[in-house]
Amino acid sequence: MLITRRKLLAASAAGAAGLAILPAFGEVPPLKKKDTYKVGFAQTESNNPWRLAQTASMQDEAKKRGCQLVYTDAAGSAAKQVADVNSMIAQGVDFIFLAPREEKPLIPAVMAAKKAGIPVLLIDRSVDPSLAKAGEDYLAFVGSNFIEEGQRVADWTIKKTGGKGKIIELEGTIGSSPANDRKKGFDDTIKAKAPDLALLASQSGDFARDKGRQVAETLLQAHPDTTVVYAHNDEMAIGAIAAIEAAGKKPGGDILVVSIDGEKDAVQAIIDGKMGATCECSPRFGPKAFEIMYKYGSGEKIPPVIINPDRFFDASNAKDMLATAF
Ligand code: GYE
Repeated sequence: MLITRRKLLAASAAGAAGLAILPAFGEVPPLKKKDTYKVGFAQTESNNPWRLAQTASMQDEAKKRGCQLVYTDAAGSAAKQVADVNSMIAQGVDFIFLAPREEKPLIPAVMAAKKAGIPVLLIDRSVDPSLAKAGEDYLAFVGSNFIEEGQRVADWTIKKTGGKGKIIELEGTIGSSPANDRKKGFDDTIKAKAPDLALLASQSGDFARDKGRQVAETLLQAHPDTTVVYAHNDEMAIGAIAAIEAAGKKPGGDILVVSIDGEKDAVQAIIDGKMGATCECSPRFGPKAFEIMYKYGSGEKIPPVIINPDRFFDASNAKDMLATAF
């Protein structure tokens, strides 16, 4: 079934009919000013250091602020994440922090919270902007600029290779905003600036280390002339390093590996000469996410998109940065 924005809005308007406490059509539900809130955090999965660091950051900040946290882990299933948000709504949370696993399947969760009068802040990933709008269906998006991350890695790769080589790309979770945007940012930049850098193949490794290793193994067999691996996150890059070594080649020598996130293992791989560079994508959302909620509760206007600044790690700074990586 095709979900259209109009159908969803019509459904939520029908549900809201006659209930005066619900927000006017098209507006983000309000948040009453309180000292502490009961909040939900709907996590996507917990299978990598990035997710674990993000969860820890949210839990720490909830504790610091004295907020009651309803935490759920969708274990890699968008359908479970929708059910998790519905359960938070049933538990009467004041506010929901949602890290939507994929852009389209989480739309019903965003709309259900809106219909129930609960404001939602999207953290780290976004939803399809043609189906739900920041500042209207949900409060705002806070996270990195994924297109820019892809562009920065592409620019570094062009410089490092002199604009020549053969690339295989390991994509993140299909249908997720970081996978869509990191692909666009990187591919468009390479196409525009380095016609002699060819993209041989591009396939999803679901942002996971072992899946990344398996996909890299298959792609390296099909394309033994590969000179660059671009992975949408460090976990897949580290999986790819194992695949390159298993193929009897030298990561950082025969094949340049570049990626995104800035996790400790990747910064260490740069120090060890096995990886070229990684663009940071900070998972430490707690302080900013809660600050936004409290500001909203005090009646402040929240901009629809709030971008986290990202650092960039390569051999020039990896040693100094290692201690600050997650
Ligand atoms: O890069 C990846 C994680 O959504 C920005 O998700 C996040 C990404 C991050 O699984 O490691």
